Amino acid sequence: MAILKRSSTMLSLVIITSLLAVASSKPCETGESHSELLLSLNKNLLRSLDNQEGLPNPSVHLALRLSDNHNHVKEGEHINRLKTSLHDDIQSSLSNSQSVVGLLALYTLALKSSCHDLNTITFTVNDKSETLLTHLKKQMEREKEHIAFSQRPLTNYYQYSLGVLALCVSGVRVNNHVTNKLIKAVELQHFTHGETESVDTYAMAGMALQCVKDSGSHVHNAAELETAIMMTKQKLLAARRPDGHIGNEFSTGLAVQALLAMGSEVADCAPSMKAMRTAARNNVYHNPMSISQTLPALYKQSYLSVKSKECLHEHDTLVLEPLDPVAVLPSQTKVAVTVEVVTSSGEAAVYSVSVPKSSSLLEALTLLQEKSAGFTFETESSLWGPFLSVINGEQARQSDRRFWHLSSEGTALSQGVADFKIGADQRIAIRNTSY
Ligand code: B12
Repeated sequence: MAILKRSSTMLSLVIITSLLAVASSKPCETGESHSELLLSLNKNLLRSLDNQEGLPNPSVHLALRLSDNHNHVKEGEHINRLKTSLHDDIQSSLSNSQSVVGLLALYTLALKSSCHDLNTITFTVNDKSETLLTHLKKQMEREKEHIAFSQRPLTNYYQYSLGVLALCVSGVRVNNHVTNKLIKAVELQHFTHGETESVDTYAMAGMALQCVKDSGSHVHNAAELETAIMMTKQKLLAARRPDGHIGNEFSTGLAVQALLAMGSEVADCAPSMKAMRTAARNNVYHNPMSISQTLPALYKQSYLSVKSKECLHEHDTLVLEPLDPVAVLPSQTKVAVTVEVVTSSGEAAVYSVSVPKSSSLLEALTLLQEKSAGFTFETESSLWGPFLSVINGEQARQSDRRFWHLSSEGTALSQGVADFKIGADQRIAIRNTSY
């Protein structure tokens, strides 16, 4: 009896030890599945397809395809919208010789994540029809030339990295000179976002460089490539805050994706996984774009997974229950907002408005404009929502490397005008800043 008991204890020990070994052999394994939370984020992302104004979002498609649960009908409808509306939009940008490398790359990743034959997708410029991948390669050449000429891409290094990644996961050999420019930029620490380091860009560059390394095509400069990947990894780990987020709440998803792609150990990203789950429970990720960059990481996937995606044996189980309509009435409590606008010449003007508590900054600016207080503004649409582009007729143009920087009490806002909510009396500064 005693022998039997001891052997069954031994057996349990062996089983527990083996289970622990399996868990710890997978990078970033967190032990528990947290499937309820992930399912609800997955549903919110799917629901965003119905609420989308403007262009269909390729980043949202990519994240849906990297998730564990699927709705094949809705995903199928969405890929068709990408192939029509987004395709037409990119076509017109290409016809106008605009740089759209980031959008082209996201479109490529979205198609590839649905196992679409990329060779069937073409664009016609100057009466010449060429494939999507040929156009992406050409756009990357232009970006590379621009870096050679002025030390910066035409767009930014985030989009440049997306371009390398999209070509690489599609099995296209990335030109060594193109990769070298990215390696150099990591070495020279050229990745900035306004006045701070861009964790998002390090993450995207890390995934791109890891893909190139795995493809085995970059043999001439293998040591430099390895060093750049190591540096990127160190940058991401060094940017980890005490609460586990890497950079901020909105860069952590991409950073964890990159660490996963670069084969990190459990200890490297378990605290960040936890931080993202806490943020998700606190409804920090309500912008579909932020869910789209975070959810793959929570599913322990990265954009690199697209390379080996086969689209077989998927669970067609993601069903949306109808939502009870919730009427959100404006709060009775009012808060006072002071908006300070500082133009490129340094001239400052201050405006005040009182708005219902929890209004967005966009709603506050709209009220201010309606009050005819001499304040006007314009926005441009983007995948993240409205980007503030013009104030009182003055444009802060990306082509001039300027933007309207948002801050409150000396701290840069981590969200844009539509997402930032005003919970208490507040002073917002909007400065025309160069970058
Ligand atoms: C590059 C970049 C910038 C550049 C863009 C210009 C350029 N050519 O380089 C500059 C420096 C201008 C910028 C500004 C801001 N940015 Co920014 N930006 C990025 C970055 C690194 C890449 C964007 C990109 O090229 N995407 C690829 C292309 C294909 O997508 P796209 O939608 O067409 O890209 C355009 C828009 O994204 C737009 N854009 C850039 N940032 C933001 C921010 C918001 C809120 C909106 C609506 C649009 C927008 O510019 C892009 C290029 O044209 C992302 C990182 C990320 N994870 O996405 C952060 C990111 C989008 N930015 C962010 C923020 C917070 C800002 C600012 C609000 C910062 C501030 N305090 O002022 C401002 C925007 C203010 C405004 N006027 O409305 C956050 C948004 C988080 C959120 N939940 O909303 C991100 C995710 C970075 C982060 N982790 O904090 N940004």
